[in-house]
Amino acid sequence: MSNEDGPVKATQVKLVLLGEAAVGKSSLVMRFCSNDFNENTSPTIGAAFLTQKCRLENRIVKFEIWDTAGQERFHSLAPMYYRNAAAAVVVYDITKASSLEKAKAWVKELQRQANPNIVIALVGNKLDLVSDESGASVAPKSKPAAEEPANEAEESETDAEDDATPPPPATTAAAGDDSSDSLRQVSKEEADEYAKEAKLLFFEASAKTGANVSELFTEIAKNIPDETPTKPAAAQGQAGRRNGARQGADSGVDLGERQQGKKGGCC
Ligand SMILES: Nc1nc2c(ncn2[C@@H]2O[C@H](COP(=O)(O)OP(=O)(O)OP(=O)(O)O)[C@@H](O)[C@H]2O)c(=O)[nH]1
Ligand SMILES: [Mg+2]
Repeated sequence: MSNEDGPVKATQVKLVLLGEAAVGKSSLVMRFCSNDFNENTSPTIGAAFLTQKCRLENRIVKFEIWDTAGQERFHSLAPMYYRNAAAAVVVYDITKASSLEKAKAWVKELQRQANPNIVIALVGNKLDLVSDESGASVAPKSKPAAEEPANEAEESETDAEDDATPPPPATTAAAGDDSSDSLRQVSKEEADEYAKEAKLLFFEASAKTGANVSELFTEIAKNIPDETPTKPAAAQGQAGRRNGARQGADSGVDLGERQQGKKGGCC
């Protein structure tokens, strides 16, 4: 937090979450922004907007997060959210192979149509369902965090209908033995290899246990160039993905900063 040049300035970073319905996008955001998890989320309608700060050694990155709806009927809205985004988190569910295919389609679309320097992270969520490899063993459905689902400052409220894919039953994973990995449909190696080819950051994570969630956002933050008005985006970050995009609430919709100051930020 030391900064020789005076007060630490926050770099604003527009980040969009994309992925098939029910893979856990909103849950990852909820974990990141308020360190909470809800077993009974409602599908996002339209998109939700939240902010959260991430403190790095020498600067603060303020994420302006657009959590999009995964249902197919909302697909056409996505460009509105990824336009000018500096970062994207493309989520799939490691217990559902088809969701990786959908994630790949999102990556393609981003690489064709989003900011050319966008930092993209591929995230295989629901790691808790498959094994103890995350340090969080398969857990039976425990305490539904009965907080109000109002974590999201929704652009439009959530609702269940239509093509909402019901979440995979998180029931049988409690078998206790090491047979739990049978739920896994996407191997880490396969996804990792794809991520390398496509030049993506890659994490397996669990919104439920919190495994790798703050690491994910921290890594993204590190890959965002420090954009000061005086110097252009300089060489920074790790993976060769750079971004000089301007961010900020696009389209004038600013639904607040409800998550600021809550626990569970990335740093
Ligand atoms: N076991 C487990 N369940 C999860 C995890 N993340 C999300 N879920 C559950 O998966 C279901 C869908 O989660 P959401 O966060 O609403 O999924 P989404 O991707 O935002 O869905 P849409 O808004 O419809 O696109 C909910 O029942 C969550 O509780 C996780 O890491 N582990
Ligand atoms: Mg959602």
